[in-house]
Amino acid sequence: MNQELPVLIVGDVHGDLERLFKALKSYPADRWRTIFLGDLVDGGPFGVGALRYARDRPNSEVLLGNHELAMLWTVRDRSRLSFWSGLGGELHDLRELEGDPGLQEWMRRRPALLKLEDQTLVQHSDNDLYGRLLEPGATDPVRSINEEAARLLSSGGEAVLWDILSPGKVFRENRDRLERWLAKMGARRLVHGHKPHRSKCPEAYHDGLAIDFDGGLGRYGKNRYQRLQPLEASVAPLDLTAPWSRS
Ligand SMILES: [Mn+2]
Repeated sequence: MNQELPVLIVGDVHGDLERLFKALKSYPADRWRTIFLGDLVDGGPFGVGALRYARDRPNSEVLLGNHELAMLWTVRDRSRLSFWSGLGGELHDLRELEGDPGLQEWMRRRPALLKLEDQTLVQHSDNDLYGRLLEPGATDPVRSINEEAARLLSSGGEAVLWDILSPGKVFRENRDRLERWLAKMGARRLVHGHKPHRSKCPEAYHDGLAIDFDGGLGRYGKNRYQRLQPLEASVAPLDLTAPWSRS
C-alpha cells in the first residue's frame, strides 16, 4: 500500500458496478489510495462483481459493511436466506460467492475499521457499538476490534456483528457519543457510509467531526437509493471535503 498517495473514499455501492466505474474514471488506481467503505453488495445486480473489482483494484482497501456480513452469514447458514433477500440480496450473487471460497475468505478478513495517518477513523456504520469488540486495555484499539471481528466471522459469530453493524445515525443524533468515540479511538474525525445523505457531495456534520460518504450511488433497491444523486456525493478525495484538515 502506497500511503503517500492522496486518499479517495468510495461510499456504499450496492451492486451498481456501472456507476462505480463511471465514478472512478477520473481517479486512476495508480494515483489514489482508494478506501471502499463497504456495502458493495445487495440492492443491485452486480454485488459480487463490485466486490471483486474493489479487491483487485491496486492501492485499495475494503471495509466490512453490514451487507457483506449478511451475505457471508447466508453462505454459512442457508436458513438466513429470506432475511438476506429482504435486505436486497441477489440469489445469483449468492451462488457466485458460494462457488468462490477464496472470495469468502477474503471477505472474512476485511477490517471493520481503519485509522489513517491524519488520525481520521474510517468505518462503515455510523455508530460506536464497534466498541463492544474492544479488548479492555488494548494498546491498539483499531487492531483489537478488527481481530475480534475476524474471529467472530470465522466462528459463527455473525449475529453479534450484525447487532453492531446495522444501527446507524447514532452520531447525527448525538454529538457527545461521536466525540467520546473519537477520543476512545484516538481519532480526530470520522468518515463513514451506511446511512444515505442528501447532499451533492459527502456530507460533513458536527463541524466536520464526521463525514457521511453514502451518497446513494446505487440506482436500485429501496427508494432512498433512487434519488440519483451525483457520483461526487459518494466518491470523492478525502481532504477536499474537510477544509479544516488542510490548516
Ligand atoms: Mn450499510
